[in-house]
Amino acid sequence: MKITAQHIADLNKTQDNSYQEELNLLDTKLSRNSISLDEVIKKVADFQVAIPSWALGAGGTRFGRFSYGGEPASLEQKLDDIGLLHALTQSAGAVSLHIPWDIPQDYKTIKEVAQGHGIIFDAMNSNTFQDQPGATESYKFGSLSSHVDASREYAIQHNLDVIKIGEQLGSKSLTVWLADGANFPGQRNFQTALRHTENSLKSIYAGMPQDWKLFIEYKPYEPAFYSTVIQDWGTSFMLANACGERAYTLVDLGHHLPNTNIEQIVATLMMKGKLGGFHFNDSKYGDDDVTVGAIKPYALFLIFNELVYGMENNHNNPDLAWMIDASHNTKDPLEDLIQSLEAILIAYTQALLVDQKALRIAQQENDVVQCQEILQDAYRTDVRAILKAARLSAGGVIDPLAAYRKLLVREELIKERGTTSKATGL
Ligand SMILES: [Mn+2]
Repeated sequence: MKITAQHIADLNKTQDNSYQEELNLLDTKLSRNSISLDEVIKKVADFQVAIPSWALGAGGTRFGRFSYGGEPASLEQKLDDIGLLHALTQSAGAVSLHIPWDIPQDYKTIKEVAQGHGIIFDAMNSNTFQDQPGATESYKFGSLSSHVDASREYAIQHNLDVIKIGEQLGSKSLTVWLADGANFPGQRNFQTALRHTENSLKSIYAGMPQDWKLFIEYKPYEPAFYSTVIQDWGTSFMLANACGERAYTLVDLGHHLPNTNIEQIVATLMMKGKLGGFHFNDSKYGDDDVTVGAIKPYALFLIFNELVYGMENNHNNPDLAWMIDASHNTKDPLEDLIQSLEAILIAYTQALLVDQKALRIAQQENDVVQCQEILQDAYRTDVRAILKAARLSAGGVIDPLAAYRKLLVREELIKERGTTSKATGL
C-alpha cells in the first residue's frame, strides 16, 4: 500500500480544519512573548525522528508476543511502513537499521525504496547481545567487555562490519548499546571489564570513516541484573572522551533508574558538546516499554526545554540523532508510532514556547514562583493546532491517526501480507 498525494489532499479536504481559529489565538499569545508563530511552525515541520527497523512488528515481552497481522516480512516492507508513517506525518523521514536483523540483500533496491519514501538512513545499530545462528564466538559472558579475547575481537569485527553496511547506505553514525554486565556479585572484575570495553570502543572508533560519529548508549540494568558495564551517562561520557571528539553519549529515556533527573543529564552533556543521540519512549517502572508521553508528559517537556536551550546555546554540540525506541505490546505498531511522534512534537513545540528571556530574568531575581509559572504556561498551552499547521505545510495530513484509520491501512497491509507474516526485531 502506498499513500499518494491525492490521498493526502482528499483527506485534508474532509478533516476538521477548526484548528485555524486556535492558531489565530496562539499567534496573539505568542506575539506577546515576541515569539514568531511562523518560525515555530517551520521548526516543528523540520523536526525529523528516525524509526528503528525493529519497531514495525508487534511488540512483546519474553512471556509472549501477539501478532497484529500484516507485519513487514522484509526490509523493503519495513521501509514501506515507515513510508506510510512519513506520508501521513512528514516527521518520520529516517530509518535506523539494526544489524544483523536487517542486512540489505540488494543495496541499490533498498536505497531506491528509501529514497522513494523520502527516508534517509540514520544511525546504524550493532547487536552483540545475542548469538546469531552460525556464530563462531559467543557473547554469553560479554562482547566488547569480554575477558575472552576471541569474543571481544568478534564483537569489534561485527561493529566494523555494521559500519561497512552503513557506508553503503549513506549512514553517518553508529550506535553501540551493550548488554554486557554481570548477573551475580564476583562474576566479573569491574575494572578489567571497563578497560576491555574502552579499548574495544577505541578500536571501533579508529575504524570509522572521518565523517562518522559514534554514539555510546547506557543502561543501568537488564539483561544483566547485578551490574552493567556501561551503566550510566557518566560512564558513557568517560568512554566517549577516551575515544575522541566524534564519540558522544546517547540518552535513552527508558534507561534510567526511577526519578532520575534526565533533563539535568541532557543539560550537562550539551554544555560539554557531548550529547549525540536521543531515544524516545516512556516508562512507568523501568526500561522503554511504553509509548512516548503516555506516562510522564511533563518530564518529557522539561527534557525538551533543556534540549531546545542546548540547541540554541551550545553550538559545540552537534545536531542530535533522534529516534523512537519503544515497544508497543498489544498496539498496532504504526498507530503507536503515530502517537509517539505526536507526543514528541507536542513536547518540542511547548519547549519552543518557553519565554526564555522572562525565565532568565526571573532566575536572576530568584523569583522561584515566576520561574515555575513561565515553564508551566508553556506546558499548559495546547499546541496541537501548531502540529497540524506544520504537517499541512510539509505535505502531511491534519490528523494522522484518523487518516490512518480512515484509509484502513492495517486492513490493507493484512490483505497484502497476510496474518502470519512476522517482522524481525523485538
Ligand atoms: Mn535505546
